Amino acid sequence: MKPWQLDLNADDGPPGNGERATVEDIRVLREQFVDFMLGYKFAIDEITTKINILREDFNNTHEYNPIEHVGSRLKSPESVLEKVQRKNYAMNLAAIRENVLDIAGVRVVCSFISDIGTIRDMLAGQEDITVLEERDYITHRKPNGYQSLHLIVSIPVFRSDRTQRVPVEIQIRTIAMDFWASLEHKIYYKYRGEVPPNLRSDLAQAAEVATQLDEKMEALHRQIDRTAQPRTHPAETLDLSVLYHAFTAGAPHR
Ligand code: 0O2
Repeated sequence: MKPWQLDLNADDGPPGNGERATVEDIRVLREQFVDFMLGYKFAIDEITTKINILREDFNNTHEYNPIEHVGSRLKSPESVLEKVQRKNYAMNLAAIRENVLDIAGVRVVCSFISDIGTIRDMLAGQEDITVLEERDYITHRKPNGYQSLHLIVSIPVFRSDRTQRVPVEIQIRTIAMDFWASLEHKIYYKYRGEVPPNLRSDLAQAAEVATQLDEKMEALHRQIDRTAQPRTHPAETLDLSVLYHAFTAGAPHR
């Protein structure tokens, strides 16, 4: 089969016996592919909402925000099919669903190293999230210096006519790790993967400096944290009439 050609005989494709695809076949394939990709877009929306809820709730409860920013990306159809071709998977939706687990990607950038574990545990502990894979490039830094925690999770997406479990790759890292990774990404693409040795060694050194900065900031953060007052949770039976009187004091009677 030629590159970029979807398998018309596969279960997910329109009927075909190996004959040339008609305009109608291509239209049906495109419709199915758009619908397939939409599930991943919805999964990004679900995970992003979960992270934003955690961010706001954590901020409210602990008066501290562990999340600096959240980004997401949906792989383009071209890039999905290019990966299928490169990895030699079958050119059909079932094979893509099973093998390409990073179509939906969400990146969480945290302030401190310890926040990474906190966010990881808060997400992994949610009932509807299943962790399928975990790669810890922080404990085991990549040889080029790349650091990040990668989780492949699956979550249910409730469509109008069905419920699907959809995989999402979540990358969790600190600001310093993210800064390093985005520069390395630019350099890697500029040199089309053939990064000159002097730049490679500079990048490795920069990764080391980023780690030292993260460790120093973590130590400083711990010192401040020790002096922070823990917030007490009010009892459910707390009498709210004081609040009521405060709200209504001076309000015109109706
Ligand atoms: P983008 O731009 O995020 O779409 P595979 O996806 O199968 O080829 P693998 O080894 O299964 O790769 O996955 P891995 O190592 O968990 O990495 C997947 C993603 O992590 C990459 O996605 C990058 O986003 C990021 N990543 C991994 N290694 C590096 C690295 O050395 N430098 C930088 N800057 N990022 C890295 P994509 O699809 O390659 O890119």
